[in-house]
Amino acid sequence: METISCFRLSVILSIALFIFARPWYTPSKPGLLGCTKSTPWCTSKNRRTQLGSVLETQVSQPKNLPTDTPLHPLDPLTIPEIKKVRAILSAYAPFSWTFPTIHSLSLDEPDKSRVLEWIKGDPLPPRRASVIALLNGQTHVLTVDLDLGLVISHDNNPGSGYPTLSMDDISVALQVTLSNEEVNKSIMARGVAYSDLSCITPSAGWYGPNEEGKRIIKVQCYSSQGTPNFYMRPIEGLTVTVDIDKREVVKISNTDRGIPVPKATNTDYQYMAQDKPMEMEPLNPISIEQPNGQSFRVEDGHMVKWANWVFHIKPDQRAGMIISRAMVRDSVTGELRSVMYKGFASELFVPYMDIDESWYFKTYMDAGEFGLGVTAMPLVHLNDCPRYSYYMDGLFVAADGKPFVQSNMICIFERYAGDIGWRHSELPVNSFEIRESRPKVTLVARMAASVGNYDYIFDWEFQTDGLISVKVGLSGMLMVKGTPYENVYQVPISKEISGSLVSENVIGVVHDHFITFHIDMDIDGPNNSFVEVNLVKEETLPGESPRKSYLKAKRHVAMMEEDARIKLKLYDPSEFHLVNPSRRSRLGNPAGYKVVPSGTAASLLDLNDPPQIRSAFTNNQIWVTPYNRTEQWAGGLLVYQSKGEDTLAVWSERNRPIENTDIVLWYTLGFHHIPCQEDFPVMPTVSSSFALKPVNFFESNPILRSKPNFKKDLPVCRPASSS
Ligand SMILES: *[C@@H]1O[C@H](CO)[C@@H](O)[C@H](O)[C@H]1NC(C)=O
Ligand SMILES: *[C@@H]1O[C@H](CO)[C@@H](O)[C@H](O)[C@H]1NC(C)=O
Ligand SMILES: *[C@@H]1O[C@H](CO)[C@@H](O)[C@H](O)[C@H]1NC(C)=O
Ligand SMILES: [Cu+2]
Repeated sequence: METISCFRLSVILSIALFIFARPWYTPSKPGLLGCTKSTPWCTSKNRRTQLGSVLETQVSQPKNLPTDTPLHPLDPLTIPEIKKVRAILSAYAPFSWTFPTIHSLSLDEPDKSRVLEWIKGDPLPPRRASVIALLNGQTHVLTVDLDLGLVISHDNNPGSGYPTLSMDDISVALQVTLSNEEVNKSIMARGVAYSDLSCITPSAGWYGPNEEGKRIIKVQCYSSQGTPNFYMRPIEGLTVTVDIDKREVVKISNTDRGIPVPKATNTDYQYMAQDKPMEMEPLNPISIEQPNGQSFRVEDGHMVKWANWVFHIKPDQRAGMIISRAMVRDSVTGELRSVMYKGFASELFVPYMDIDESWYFKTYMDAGEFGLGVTAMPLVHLNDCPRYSYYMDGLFVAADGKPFVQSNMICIFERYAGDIGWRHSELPVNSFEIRESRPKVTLVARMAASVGNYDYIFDWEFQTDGLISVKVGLSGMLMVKGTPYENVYQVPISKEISGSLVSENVIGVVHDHFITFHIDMDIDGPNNSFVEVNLVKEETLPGESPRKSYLKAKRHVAMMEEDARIKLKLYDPSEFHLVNPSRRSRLGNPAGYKVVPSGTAASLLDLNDPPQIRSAFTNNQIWVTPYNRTEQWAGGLLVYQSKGEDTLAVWSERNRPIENTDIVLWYTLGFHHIPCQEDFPVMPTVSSSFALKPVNFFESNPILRSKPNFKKDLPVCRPASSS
């Protein structure tokens, strides 16, 4: 009994399990708070009188109701399709005795050539599902053809790793731990009541042969007594290793028994729990207004059309959010031009820098081990996403092969943050005066994954000038370590702690975050080249110039994969261009995009450290590989406990030609995180982004003819105290 209630409190990840059954969150209808031009809007009286009239139809957004019919070759599997796959698998001979547990079941995307030649109205290419299942400890990777009703390919144990954990795996790990008598005793000895227990399930990484041949997971517990933020109250040093398939505890490590469980004081971060006044003068309500509704449309469930952009977007259980077929309209010819075939977060790597028994294994690969889509909870309307957002549900598959809905996991909205698109004004020294400026409005597709304690906010932002910005924000809770010390003065000089004291008895352990993106650019077609434009210092000859030195841009076209393994260098800088050599501008420049790096923290771990071998895709910030439809996941298809034999680094070692052919760019956003007190009890968001920026793609500034704001077009919203 106790165990059950304790589960509910504890398992952050397993919340996703219940979403299907209890969709507890529905956003309020955007139309309710709508505002017309020059109309007071802040009183509830006004809101009500406007409701139901023009406004609601004008502004309110239909939700993306999952349809039963896919309309685009890249559309995710529908509910009937998932059911059909399940039926096909049930009838499949190897599974006729026992249905396997499903760890991944999603669309097997058709070949790129089929997708590229498809136009709306054509029949869809054959619908196929890619399935990763486990049965008796064996991994099965299958392709199911829905039209034929057959399994058309079947691989057994194709790698050293295991598939992404299912929610059932996590429940099993917790159940096994909490029903273990020795664990019970150890927890009692720490003075934590069972009813106050909250446990998490860190992945085990891979640390040598004695961890092979079985799926293992770690379990660590916290006290949630007096706080929902149990993450700040670790029971330090108690780590249980569980064999998931055998459902047994294989090891209990119980060290650091003297370390107290940190207090609950000041750990609750919820608005309702704050009993002190705000630390500053409060801000007035703020929101942007779009009196004529938003400017984007979502067609056929997944096609987004906005300004000069068109793209396909879909939720994905592992990657979170996938953007495909991104195309931009040419500012001169009106032609819809291909920019990116597919972009998504391929893998994360989050190593913690503490080698204690309870910490060394914390070297997460969140996409492949846990999944970014399945951990993306419903977004919070008006706070995660502004008014006038469009919400999209994910349709995923549980361990039993049945579909479930991950509601409101993506939002799409237009952003106006008061920024400037372009401007110029003239000094009044000439006879004429110019004050010319354009507001910058962008389109954002957002998702936020809560992988246990951490929150990763993913934004794909599209600009009318052709730039795409890919941003990751980090928030949520630190993974902290208990310590006997209450302040830094108590730490003996001979002892070093593995991070910073962020509260009494709480260390925020130093760690890194690396998010590696798969960016399949197809600039005006699949055949592109990667060009490094290196800035080199040139020195003048004596007497040649009053100057001693200047910079020159030197272009090198990468011929092979090894030419495109890039480590960023501050004092030997380069730009990194992707160009289509056969598509030239009026002036003969190849149409291109450059990747603009940022978030440039690099992994400093030893290349032979097991976690770094598994996450060798972080050995460089940029890689370019030739397109290969099976090379999607930078850490490998089967990441859990993998030894790293299927990573981007291994693929790149083949050193294939990459010039003027279909290529994929990989970019890693990196963060070093040395925690500080402000990160307690919940971290203010830290973000970084990289951009994909047009370079000689357009003939000239593509937003020259964009419209300025005029006062008459804009709504005036003010408190209606006078009405
Ligand atoms: C833990 O141990 C205590 C004392 O032996 C016992 O009363 C309690 O039922 C146990 N709880 C569980 C969940 O095993
Ligand atoms: C595609 O990638 C897979 C996995 O890396 C590899 O086995 C296969 O040989 C590659 N195909 C080609 C044509 O390079
Ligand atoms: C792209 O290049 C390949 C050779 O790498 C060639 O076979 C193919 O025809 C080219 N495709 C296009 C669309 O130009
Ligand atoms: Cu961090």
